[in-house]
Amino acid sequence: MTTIRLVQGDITRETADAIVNAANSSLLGGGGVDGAIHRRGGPAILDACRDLRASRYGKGLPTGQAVATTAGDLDAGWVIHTVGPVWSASEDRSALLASCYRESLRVADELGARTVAFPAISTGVYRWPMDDAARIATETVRDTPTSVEEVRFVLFDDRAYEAFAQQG
Ligand code: AR6
Repeated sequence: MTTIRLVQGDITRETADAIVNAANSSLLGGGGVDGAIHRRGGPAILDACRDLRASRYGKGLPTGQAVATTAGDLDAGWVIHTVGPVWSASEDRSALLASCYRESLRVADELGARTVAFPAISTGVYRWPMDDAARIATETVRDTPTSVEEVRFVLFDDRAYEAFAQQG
């Protein structure tokens, strides 16, 4: 059984086996939670991302996939980078958002991670409506078989926290 916990705050302050990053396909950093993780985690994370670009992801990490690196100076064993879909009003991309959570848990299982902290993927720069993102995140974690014992959703503000709390 996987326990789901909700926390309000900054994911870079969390202690967990793995912290998930809402990255972009370049893997080379950006704003939002991605910027915060690279800032607090230090240059080792970017070095590892550059190595992944050179070895496995020359064209970038595809949307919906996930890959792990060192967590650098963060209080975690690994950062799992995943690329959320940009919200579209005309196209249903929810399978890709669900895939981010599923693939991150698959990578976490491969690593042997027991506690995994997730941000609300795609709800910032990528503009996914928070309530819908909270539903997809929660349902996907509940429906994914995994050895991860605790999934912690780390929500940056009241609005995000309330949206996830509504999922019961
Ligand atoms: N801790 C927890 N949540 C955070 C933090 C933090 N330190 N900072 C922001 N959030 P976003 P996306 C929340 O924009 O929408 C980047 O430039 C934020 O309030 O970080 O998937 C990447 O490089 C929001 O609810 O990620 C990509 O280009 C949620 O995290 C692009 O943004 C996700 O917001 C990815 O966009």
